[in-house]
Amino acid sequence: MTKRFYVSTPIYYVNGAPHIGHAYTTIAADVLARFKRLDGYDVFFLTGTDEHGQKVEQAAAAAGVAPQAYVDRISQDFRDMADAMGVSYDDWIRTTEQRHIESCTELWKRIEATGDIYLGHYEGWYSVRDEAFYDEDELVTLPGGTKIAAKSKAPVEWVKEPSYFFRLSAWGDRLLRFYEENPDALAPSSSKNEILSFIRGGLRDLSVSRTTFSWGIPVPGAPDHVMYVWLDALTNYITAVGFPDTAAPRWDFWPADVHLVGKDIIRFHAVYWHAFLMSAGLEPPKRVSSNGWWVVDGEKMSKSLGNVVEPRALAKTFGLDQIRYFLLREKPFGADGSLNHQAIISRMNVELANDLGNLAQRSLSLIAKNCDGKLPGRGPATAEDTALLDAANALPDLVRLNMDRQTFHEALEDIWKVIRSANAYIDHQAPWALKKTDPIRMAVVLRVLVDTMRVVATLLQPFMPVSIGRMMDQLGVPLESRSLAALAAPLADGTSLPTPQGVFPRYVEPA
Ligand code: ME8
Repeated sequence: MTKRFYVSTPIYYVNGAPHIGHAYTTIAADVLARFKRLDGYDVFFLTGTDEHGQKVEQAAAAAGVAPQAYVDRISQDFRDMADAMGVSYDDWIRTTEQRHIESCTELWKRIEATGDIYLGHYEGWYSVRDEAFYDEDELVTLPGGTKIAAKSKAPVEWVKEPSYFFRLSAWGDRLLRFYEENPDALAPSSSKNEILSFIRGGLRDLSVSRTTFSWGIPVPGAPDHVMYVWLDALTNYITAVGFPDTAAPRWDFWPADVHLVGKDIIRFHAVYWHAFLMSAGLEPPKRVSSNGWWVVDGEKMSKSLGNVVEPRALAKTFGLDQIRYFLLREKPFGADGSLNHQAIISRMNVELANDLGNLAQRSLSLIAKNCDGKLPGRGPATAEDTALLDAANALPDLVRLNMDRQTFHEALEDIWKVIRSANAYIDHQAPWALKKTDPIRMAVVLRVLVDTMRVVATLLQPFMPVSIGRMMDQLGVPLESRSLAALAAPLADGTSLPTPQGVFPRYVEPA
C-alpha cells in the first residue's frame, strides 16, 4: 500500500510583502515534506495565498490598485519567496482561483443542506486585521477608550449587518469527543489546552457571511453576501485535493496528516474548520500543529508592526541552507524565539562550519591523501567503532519520531549528538597518526567516519538540501542511494571520491 502524507501551511494574506515569519512555517512544512519523501511516502505539500476579505480589499485600495491586480502581484511575490527559499510545494493554491470558488460554493451548500446555516443579523465587534469576530470579554480598553483585541492587540470596530450564521453552538460536544479520541490531533499541549477550554466555555454560533463589502466568494443564492474569509480560506485544504470531486486523484490524501499553522490562528483551524467539515460530512484533519513567534527586539514580527525581516535578504547574507537550519534549530517549533544575527552566526560557525563541516573535511582529506581518494572497505570493528555506528544507525527512528511530533530542534539535537561523538572519535582515534603505524586500522576508522556521516547527511537533506547534496557527492553516495531505505545497503568499497571541498564556510563579518 502506498504510504501517503499531506502537509499544508497557512495560506498567507496578500496584504503586504512576505517576511521571515511566513518563510518559517513554510520552510518547516518543506522539511517535513522532504523528510517524508525520503522515507518513501507519496507526499502532497500545499501552500499558497489567501486573497479575499476586507483586509486585502483595503490593502488594494490603499495601494490604488484593483483587488485582482493587487492580489496577482502579491501572490506572485509570496511564490517567488517560497521558490527562493527552496520550498518544494506540490501545489500553489490561490483562493481567487475558479476551482476554489467552486469548492467553497459546494461546501457551503452541503453545510446549508444539513440545517447548520441560517440567516440572521450580526451586531458586535470585528477586527479587520485579524479578520475575526470578538466577544466583549476578549477585548481590552485603552486609556483613551479605544478597544483592541486583548491577545493580538488588533483594533476592532462595531459591525452591524445581516449575516448568515453557522450553528457552531451545536458542535461543542462533538469537538470535545474528537479531541478526546484523537489525543495527537492538536499540538503543542499549550495550544490544546487553550482550545479545549475555549470549547468548554461554550461555543456561540459563528457569523459566516458579510454584506458591507464585496471582495469575496458570493454566498450561493444570496449574492449580496460574501462568505466570511475564514470559511473561504480554510476550504483551500480540500479544494487542492479535488473537492468536491471525491474521485479526483488527490482526494485520497484527505484527511490531511498535518496542518502547520501559527499560534494566532489555532482557533480557526482546530474549532471552526473541524465543525465545518463534520457538518458537511467530511473528516477533520488528523493533526494541527502550531508554531510560536519569531520575535525581533522583544516584539512579534508582523506586517502591521512594520518590524519585519525579509527572508531573501537574510539568505543572501548568511546562505539559504544556513537560514533554514537556524530557523528549525534555534527554538522549539511551538515556542517563541528571538531572531538576531549573532545567534545565526554562532549556529553557522559552531555547528555547521566546525562540528559538521570540519568533521567531513578532516575525514575526506585523509581519504584523499592516504587512501588514494578511494572509499576504504569496512574492517574488524572495535568497541568504539561499534558504539559510534550504533548511535548513527539509531538516528533514523529518532528523527522519524521527532518529525511526526514537529520537534524539529530535537531531531537536529539528536543528529548533532552523533556528530559530536564522531568528532570525539576522530580526535581519539587520530587516524592521521596511523598511516605509518597501522594503515589497515586507519582505513577502518575512516570508513566508520564515512558511514556515520552518510547517515547524518541522509537525515539532514530535508533541512539543508543544497549543501547536504554537495556533502553527499563528496561522500560518494550515488543520487539513487540517498533515501532512508537506501541506508540498508553499504556504500561500495573502493568508490572514487571527488577532491574534498568545504561545504559549510565560516561566517566572517564583512570588513
Ligand atoms: O493568518 N513568527 O495569514 P497571515 C512565526 N490568511 N510565524 C509567523 C510570524 C512570526 N512572527 N508571523 C507570521 C493568515 N507567521 C491567514 C491564514 S489559513 C487557512 C489562512 C506565520 O498572512 C504563521 O504561520 O497573517 C502565521 O499563522 C501565518 O504566518 C499568518 O499569516
